Amino acid sequence: MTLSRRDIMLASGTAALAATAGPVSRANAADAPSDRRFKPVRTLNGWTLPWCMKDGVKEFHLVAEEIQHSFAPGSEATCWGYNGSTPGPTIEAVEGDRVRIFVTNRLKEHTTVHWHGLILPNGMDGVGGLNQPHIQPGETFAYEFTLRQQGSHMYHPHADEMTQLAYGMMGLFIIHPKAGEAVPVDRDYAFILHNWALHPGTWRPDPSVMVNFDLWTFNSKVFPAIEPLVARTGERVRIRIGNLSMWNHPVHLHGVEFVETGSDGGRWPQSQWRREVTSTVGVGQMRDIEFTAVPGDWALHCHMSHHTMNAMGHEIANPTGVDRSGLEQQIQKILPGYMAMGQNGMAEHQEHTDAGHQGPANTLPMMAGKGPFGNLEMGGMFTVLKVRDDIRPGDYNDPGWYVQPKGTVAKRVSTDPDFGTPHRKPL
Ligand SMILES: [Cu+2]
Repeated sequence: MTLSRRDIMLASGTAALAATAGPVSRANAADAPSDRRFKPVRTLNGWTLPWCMKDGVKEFHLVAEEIQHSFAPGSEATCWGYNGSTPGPTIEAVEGDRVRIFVTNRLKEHTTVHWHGLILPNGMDGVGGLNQPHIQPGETFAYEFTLRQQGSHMYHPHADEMTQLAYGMMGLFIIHPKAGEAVPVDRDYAFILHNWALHPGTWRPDPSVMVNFDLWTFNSKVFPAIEPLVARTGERVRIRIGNLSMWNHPVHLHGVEFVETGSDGGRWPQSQWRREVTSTVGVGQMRDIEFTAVPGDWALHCHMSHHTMNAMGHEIANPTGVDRSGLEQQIQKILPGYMAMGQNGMAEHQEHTDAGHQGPANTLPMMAGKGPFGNLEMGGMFTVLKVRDDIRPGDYNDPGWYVQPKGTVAKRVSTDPDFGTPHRKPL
């Protein structure tokens, strides 16, 4: 035996607690059995899988199962995951380690686990029907192999993949280099990008959708439920980003030029590091970015603007510029509470929902979030990197909003639309 069922229940209970406990995730690497050979990653809103040593082999135990998941307060769903969460817990080990991973299937259909990007014996690659028999409901399979590489990797089913991925079955598999890292990092964040067709008013993702998704997530959470990334000024920060969604995601970080330093192919030689401000993480890829933290509250988000929204209608008539005076009152006669929206743009959407305008049950408003200066009008794949001078090493608590030095905030200089003499393109 490795972990008892009780251990897994405890671990997943802790993860559930973390999911509702706000910005501080209590079940992260710090709580796992420590391995002094590396600095653990911090799985955003997630946790690290405990392990034990058995005859020189590092043993883990994954349980594929149905779970209740919260994307953010007000959006709950029946999903599938591992050990009580989606994504499943992060597996961490060191290049050269031999690992044994038990996979127990508590789903009602068969599954397998594919170790995405890992160099391993063919029979351990996890493609059901090709490399191994499927793991039937109730069965436990053991995967065992030696880690031949380092880098950021993932795991996911390779059985009824469309459905099982759509329901959230995925996780991170981080392999630290045996020889350590020539350029060490102080904070090491990791998350997986995903999309979900949780249609308004429903409680289970729809696996048949290919394009028009409702929720876009970092580690199965949407803004404003995604934890902030916290760092101290001057610290070197790495963010490992994987993508098991149905879209490519250009992930953009404000405030710095970061360097792309690695991928599924491990941490690249420094000669290959490249300065960027946006890193497109293709489907099935991982990208590592690194930077030196500078003080401020810096947005970190996918640059596909629909991917920073929550649920929305896709097939509506375009209301912008349409004079709808009187329409609201007319429609309210047959649809009490109706509010016209969008004549001058969509920003008023958040004002409406903040004022109590209800959408369908179990459905988040398209835009959400309050900042120190007003509405953030964001959802989905958006969070904030919070860098302060006085954060203690290893402290991941949300420090609140940044207070900019006096005189360094953009400010109003006029309320006259005809202000100044701006150059305009000649007719
Ligand atoms: Cu995106």
